[in-house]
Amino acid sequence: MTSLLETPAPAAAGHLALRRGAARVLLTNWTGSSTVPSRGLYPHQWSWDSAFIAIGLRHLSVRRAQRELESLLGAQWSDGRVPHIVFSPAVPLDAYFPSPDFWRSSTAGAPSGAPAGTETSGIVQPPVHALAAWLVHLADPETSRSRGFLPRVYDRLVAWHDYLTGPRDLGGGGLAAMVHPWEPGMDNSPCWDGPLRRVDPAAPGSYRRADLDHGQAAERPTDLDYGRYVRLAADYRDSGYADVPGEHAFAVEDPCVNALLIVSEHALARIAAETGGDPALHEARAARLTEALVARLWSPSDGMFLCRDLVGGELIPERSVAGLVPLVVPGLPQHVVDALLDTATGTGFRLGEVPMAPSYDFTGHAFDPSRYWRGPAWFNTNWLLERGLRRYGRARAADALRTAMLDAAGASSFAEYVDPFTAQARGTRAFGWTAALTLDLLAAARNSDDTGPAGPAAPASALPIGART
Ligand code: 9WN
Repeated sequence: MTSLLETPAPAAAGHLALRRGAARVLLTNWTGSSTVPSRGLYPHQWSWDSAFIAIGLRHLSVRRAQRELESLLGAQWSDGRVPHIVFSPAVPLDAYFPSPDFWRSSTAGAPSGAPAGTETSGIVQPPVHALAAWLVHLADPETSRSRGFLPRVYDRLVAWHDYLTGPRDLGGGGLAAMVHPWEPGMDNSPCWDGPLRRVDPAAPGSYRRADLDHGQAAERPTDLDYGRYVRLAADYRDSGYADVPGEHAFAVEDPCVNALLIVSEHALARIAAETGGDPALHEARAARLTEALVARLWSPSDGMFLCRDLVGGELIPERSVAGLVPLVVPGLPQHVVDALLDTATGTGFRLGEVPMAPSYDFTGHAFDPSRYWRGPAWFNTNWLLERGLRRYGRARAADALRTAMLDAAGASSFAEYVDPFTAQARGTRAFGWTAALTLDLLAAARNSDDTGPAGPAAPASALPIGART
């Protein structure tokens, strides 16, 4: 344990303390095979959390980072889906809701290929995993090669992307669709208010909200929304977790999910090249997805991407940070990049003026600085924006955002999210991806331009592990 806290090179005193604090969170949240987002509120393994966590964990222990991803992929269903939660049998059923006895993956999910020996949820989360696998590999290619890390994960990652671009192309336009507000990871976003209005909530007495044991009600979703989440999950379960176009009461195309799929597809090209596969297949799929993203979700009048409601068929007129995240995608048309940068720094998101970009437009009718995904600033989305700024040549803006994020992470005790005006802590503390992404931001060489056709993969020597600013 102690060796993971050691620091191999001198660093500024503040950064040293920050690194130690972040490392301590990841050590405390480590279960032996994966990392929980939070010991109290989220006591199991979450899909996109694990990917972000692996990206930070690689700076502490590449073996743990590999294990993190492999334990998640070990619970993959045979239809390719990577479940959004992998439940720990050691955790009592009432510690988190919906619990394994609600999802019943090993029985209700059997028609869709759920594993028999592991309980999981039946929905998914954004595909950050191939990007994470590639970054973990780059942290120590030698260990990665000697352990056969990339060959072991490649087929699973391909099957995951095949699932998203196959059965989950519910709109038929070449993008992955999400069938529950928990799937895009920004559960309580105002983007889902319209589509959710069509959903009858589950009866209030039919379940118990474990999240309110840990979180403050004013920072969590309302009971009405929660009832709708439960109804959608129960209906999906009762269908055997079948993905059938036109049959889902909630189905949306989300720009953040699809941008992450594109970046991960570029990462798969790198992984294929490393493992003797065909990178061209993945580059071609990334190009098709990029074209579909712009064709289906770009809104010129908003200067950003919007979500598409597949039930109503329209773009959803709500501006969330999900619509700026495509800045991480290489090869966007220049007019799209210019507009995204204008929108990010304009009155809606005020990047460069406030500490971190909010999760939802400051001027939007549903803006709330405390309620999650309706205004607070999150570390994962800002980490993505920081990469996007670097990708498109805005190094000074990226440096400023990085500094603000590091300050906020330390001052908030690695909070789940923060007030977007003051950076005051909100949500749970000692949160996994906040700590992990802090470690990543502290690392001097982060392979920030290592995915996408524009730049070559960083050579092994370009990543001094543990080096910091
Ligand atoms: C439902 C674990 C997860 C994150 C999501 C975040 C929150 C869960 C919840 O916590 O969602 O999956 O109970 O609210 O919205 O992004 O992955 O950290």
